[in-house]
This record gives sequence, structure tokens and C-alpha cells, in this order.
Amino acid sequence: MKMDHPTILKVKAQTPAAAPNRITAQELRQICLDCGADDAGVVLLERPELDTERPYILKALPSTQAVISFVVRMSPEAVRSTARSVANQEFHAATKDLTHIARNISKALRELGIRSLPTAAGFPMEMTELPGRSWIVAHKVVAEAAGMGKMGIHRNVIHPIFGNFILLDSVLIDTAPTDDTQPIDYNPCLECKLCVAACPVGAIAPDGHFDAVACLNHNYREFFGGFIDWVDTVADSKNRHEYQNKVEDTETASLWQSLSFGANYKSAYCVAACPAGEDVIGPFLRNKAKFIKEILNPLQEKEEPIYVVPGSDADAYVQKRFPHKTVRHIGSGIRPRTLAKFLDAMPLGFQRGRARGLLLRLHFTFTGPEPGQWTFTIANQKLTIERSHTGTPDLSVTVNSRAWLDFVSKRRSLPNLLLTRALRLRGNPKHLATFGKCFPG
Ligand code: B12
Ligand code: SF4
Repeated sequence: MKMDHPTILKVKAQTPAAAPNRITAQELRQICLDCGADDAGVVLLERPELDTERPYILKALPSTQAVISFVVRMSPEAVRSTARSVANQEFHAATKDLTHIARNISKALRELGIRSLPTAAGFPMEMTELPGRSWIVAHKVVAEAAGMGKMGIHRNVIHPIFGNFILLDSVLIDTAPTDDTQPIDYNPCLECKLCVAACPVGAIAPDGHFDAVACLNHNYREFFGGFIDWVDTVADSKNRHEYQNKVEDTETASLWQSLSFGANYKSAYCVAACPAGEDVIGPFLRNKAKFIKEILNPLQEKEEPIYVVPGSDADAYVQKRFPHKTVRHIGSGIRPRTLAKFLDAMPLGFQRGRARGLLLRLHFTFTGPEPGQWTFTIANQKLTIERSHTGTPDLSVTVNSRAWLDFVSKRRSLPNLLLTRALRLRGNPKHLATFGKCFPG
């Protein structure tokens, strides 16, 4: 390297700038508000609330010292509209605002000598990580730590004033402020359970259990997994008539709209129904019955397609709770390509409704590219995964890990695996079918 390069000479000739005075949390907040945020806080990276996020944050910006969390308000009226095109417009506009504001915060900080990384509010994400963690920073975790609100029973952050009509973003900064902001000391969630009643696929249980895959399959029908499944449907159709028997013209048009103008969410009814937050709660407090009639019931009564994997808890739920909605059976489009990703995704795909009354222990011995011994136990509607063989199994399965992934992604059938001896069973084979029913799709 030439040390007499013009850039090196110029930079060396500059007198180093005096170290900037350390910025306060209040000054950082004001920068965010000036850039268009509706509220903001900051959390030092060393805080324990960021333990789960720290490795990902440092991978994204190794010099990170603190994380700014900021929020943008959405219009409750738009999000509550039964016309989902209106709600989607609001979600997309707010997401664009977040991106724009994050860039402006970053620019303002650069002028103060602070380096920063604005992270994506939602998409784009790291699709190579699917079906695992494809996002860089979990904004909800940072937002809670920064005092922007708390997650309600529906797992969205509820701001004490704006309610859950907010979207979140985070900016990583390489300078530790003199102080930081703290979590609020109560949860704005009223536990009214209107979100439970609104969700068309039963993703939110009254006890706080959240079926992320049910939400993903329906609400995100026109996003990544749903899109993969749609491509499969096109590829598997012999001609346009067969395709039209599987996909209505309105669904094809909706997909075109998603590809052209931004992917459409199918529900977000949990957000729509939420009455919490000082600025939002008025109508609910004045007349609960009227609120339910005007906000919740129209969403529940709406006739619309609901996307569920056959045999899932969501499939049973929608048929029982919302018989006037049209059940559309789909594939999840999620196909892990490594055993490690498959194992990570198992708890997400586990359907506790299907596991009611089951007591089952399976030993798996994987051979081939990802060898290992695992125990899967289903008891009390819970799945436990252990990285060795424990207890006495009801069934022992020995299988090549590559062949197993081909089987779960429907590339190879069970008889094929048994005939080629890629899979061997010791014990009653019906236990494998019973186990599989807890992971439909
Ligand atoms: C993954 C994700 C989802 C997943 C999982 C939802 C969830 N509860 O985590 C799905 C696809 C289901 C989803 C749905 C929605 N999301 Co979302 N989502 C995210 C994302 C990318 C990360 C979420 C996260 O922090 N997870 C970690 C922990 C903190 O969340 P958790 O609830 O404790 O744990 C669950 C997940 O981790 C999940 N999980 C773990 N690994 C994986 C892998 C995959 C592939 C999936 C699907 C889930 C999953 O399993 C856990 C238990 O259910 C963030 C954007 C971001 N970068 O932060 C937006 C975000 C959380 N989503 C948001 C919104 C608005 C929605 C929707 C309303 C979309 C819509 N417009 O219709 C729905 C609401 C569903 C609901 N009731 O939660 C907002 C929430 C705003 C707020 N006020 O809190 C965020 C923050 C985006 C943003 N920039 O504002 N989302
Ligand atoms: S976004 Fe829709 S599908 Fe997902 S939890 Fe909320 S209401 Fe249910």
C-alpha cells in the first residue's frame, strides 16, 4: 500500500476533532422526534434485557454501544377498517416512514460524530436464514427495554398512550449516552381478550400461548412461505383449469397486487381490536358493547378466505368458531434444508391442540451428514426436545438426516424410505404417524 496516496496524506494532515461531549438520552430522543418519530428511548447495550439480541446486534455493527428504539403511530381507524386494502396501506405507509426516519436519525447523528446503523423495520429480511431468525434486531425487545410500552397478550407492544397502533424500529449507535431510558412500570394491556376473539385462526390463546405458524400461514399468505406454496401450486397444475380449481381468480389478483404494491396482510385483527392506550381507550370505556359491535363484530362477521394447513389447530378452530368464513387448505411453504433448522423450527410447528391427551416418547438416531441422537417427548400438550437418548421410548427411529429432510418436505414418501432402508423403526410404527399429526404441514 502506498502511504503517499492523496487520501492518506489529506486525512493525516487533518487535526483530530475534539472528542464530542457525551450525548444524553434526552438529546437523542429529541433528535428522533425532530426526524419525525412519535416517541423514542435508548438502551445501553450492556443492559440484561438485551442479552438475547446482543450477539446479533454486534454482528450487525461490532462497535455498537447503545440502541435507540423509536415508534411511529398508525391510524386506528385505518387499521380497524374491514377493507384490508385500507389497513395495508396504513401498515405500508408507516413502515416507509420508519425507514425514512431511521435514515434521517442516522444522518443527524453522523453530523455529531456518532456512527450508527439503521436496521430494517420489517422487510427486507435475511431470507437465507428461513425458517429461523431472519430479522437483525427484535424491535419489541428493544422497545420494551427503552420504555416504549409492553407486549400485550397478543404479543404486540402496546404504547401507554398510542396503544398498539404503532410500528417499531431500532438504530444501533457506536457511542454510549450518559444515561438511558427505563421500561414502563405497568403493562398497558387490559387483558380484555378482544384480540383472542378477533383472530380468525385462533393464534392467540387466552393463556398467552401464541401459535406463530398459524398467524404466518394466514396473515402472511402472500409473503415468503405462502409465495413458495403458490409457486408449488402453479408448478403442480397440469393446465390453467386445474390451477383455477385450486386458486380463485381473486386470489391470483390479490397476489399480483402484493407483488406490485407491497405484500398484503390478511388480518392483523388482533391489533385492530385492541382498545388499550390512553389516546385510544375512550370509546371502549364509554360503551364496551358498542365498541364490540362496531369494531370487533364486523371483523368476525367478514366473509373471507382463511388460510390454514389441513389438520392444524387453526383448521379445527376456524371451522368451529367462524363457519361463515371459507377455509382454504394450503401448504406452509416452509422447508428446512438442514436438520439443525428443522429442529429449531419444531417448537414453532408443534400443535398443542393435536397433542391433547398424548404421552409419547420417540428416540431418533440421525445418520448421514448431520448425525446425532435426540429424544422428543410429548406430554401435557408440551413438546420437549433433548440432545441425547433419555428414558424408555415408545418408538426408536434410525434415519439418514438428508432422507428425513426429503421426507418432511414431501420429496420422498415413508414407504420409499422404509424400502430403501434409509429409515428403520423399532417399536409400533403407528407412533410415528401420531407424532407427525402434531406437526401438520
Ligand atoms: C417474526 C415476526 C413476526 C412473526 C412472529 C410474531 C411474533 N409474535 O413474534 C409473525 C409472522 C407471526 C408476525 C406477525 C405479525 N407481526 Co410481526 N414481526 C416479526 C419480527 C420480524 C420479529 C419478531 C420478534 O421480535 N420475535 C422475537 C420475540 C421477541 O417475539 P416473541 O413474540 O416473544 O416470540 C415469538 C417469535 O420469536 C416466534 N418465532 C421465533 N422464531 C421464528 C421464526 C419464524 C419464521 C416465525 C414466523 C416466528 C418465529 O416464536 C415466538 C413465540 O411465538 C418483527 C420485526 C423485528 N425485526 O423485530 C415484526 C413485528 C413484531 N411485527 C409486527 C406486526 C405489526 C405484526 C402483525 C400485526 C403484522 C400485520 N401487519 O398484520 C402480525 C401480528 C401477530 C402477533 N399477534 O404477534 C410489529 C409489531 C409492532 C408492535 N406494536 O409490537 C413488528 C415489531 C414490526 C415493526 N417494525 O413494527 N410477525
Ligand atoms: S395478525 Fe391475524 S392471524 Fe396473526 S395473530 Fe393477529 S389476528 Fe391472528
